[in-house]
Amino acid sequence: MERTLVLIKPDGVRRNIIGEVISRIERKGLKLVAMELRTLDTDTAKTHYEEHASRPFFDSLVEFITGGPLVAMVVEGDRSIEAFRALAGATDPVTAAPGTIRGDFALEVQQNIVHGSDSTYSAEREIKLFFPDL
Ligand code: RTP
Ligand code: MG
Repeated sequence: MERTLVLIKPDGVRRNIIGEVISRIERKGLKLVAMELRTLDTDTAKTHYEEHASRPFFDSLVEFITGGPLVAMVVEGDRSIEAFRALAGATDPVTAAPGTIRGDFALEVQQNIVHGSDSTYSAEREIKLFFPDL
């Protein structure tokens, strides 16, 4: 069974749509196997987004993702990485299809509600970072 790391980013928590996001994950048939509400420290945020370290938006992204509590969870299911990214929609919420989480709830590229691992390699790395005991 494949596992993926999902985050409900601080904007999603602030807007009180934790239940909405979890409900979509559950309705899809995916299973939650770990979940925690926490505020990331800067080092963890930088490690999580290390692939973007050289991008112009990196500092702002780290500030945003550490700016309030987020929900981290491990989601399991058949092809869960691809399945969750389909639920999330395109990175830019303006072009994300209506019916997706980003398409339905967001308008700005940074504050796009959720994160989902993008490969088996990153899922493994990210799950270890957030849930080392799992
Ligand atoms: P994520 O990693 O959060 O699941 O999102 P993603 O794969 O769809 O997008 P990615 O390219 O990995 O970008 C990571 C996050 O950085 C923010 N971002 N800001 N200002 C910008 O141009 C910009 N581009 C990306 C978003 O929060 C994006 O989800
Ligand atoms: Mg990404």
